[in-house]
Amino acid sequence: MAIERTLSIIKPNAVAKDAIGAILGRFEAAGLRIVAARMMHLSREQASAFYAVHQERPFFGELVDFMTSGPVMVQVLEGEGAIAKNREIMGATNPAEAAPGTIRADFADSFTENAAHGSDAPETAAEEIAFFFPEGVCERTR
Ligand code: RTP
Ligand code: MG
Repeated sequence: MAIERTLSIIKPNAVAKDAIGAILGRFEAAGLRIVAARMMHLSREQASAFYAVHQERPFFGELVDFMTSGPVMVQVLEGEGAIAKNREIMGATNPAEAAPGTIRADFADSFTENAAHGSDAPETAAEEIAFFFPEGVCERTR
């Protein structure tokens, strides 16, 4: 399995419940290393651009409202099979279907307020990493 990078966001509801440390700890414990990180409050323009793929969906307005409701923690995770591994640790999009012990099972409040985002494929990971970290990420040699 190749070393990959993926874009992860701890969403506003999880930041609000002070779960940043717990969630980052799960990534590190699973062998996903943090190579970039940034805490920020997304503008409506940024949230709409980030989720542009969903702009025709009925939940888009609610999603943008939520993603701009408070600060988020954005990070790049690096490791073997990082894209799939991150989504496995997050659990299903619908928290009612998320496996026990996953981030969404433990920290989601609803379908929309589901605690975390993770890139879904190598192409989207590269786009999303460039969206938040145009300056690049750190080389982890130790
Ligand atoms: P994400 O992009 O945030 O990692 O989530 P995902 O791939 O698991 O799910 P996606 O289909 O990309 O949906 C993006 C986010 O939109 C919200 N959503 N709400 N109420 C609804 O029916 C609904 N469907 C999606 C969730 O916050 C979801 O993570
Ligand atoms: Mg998605």
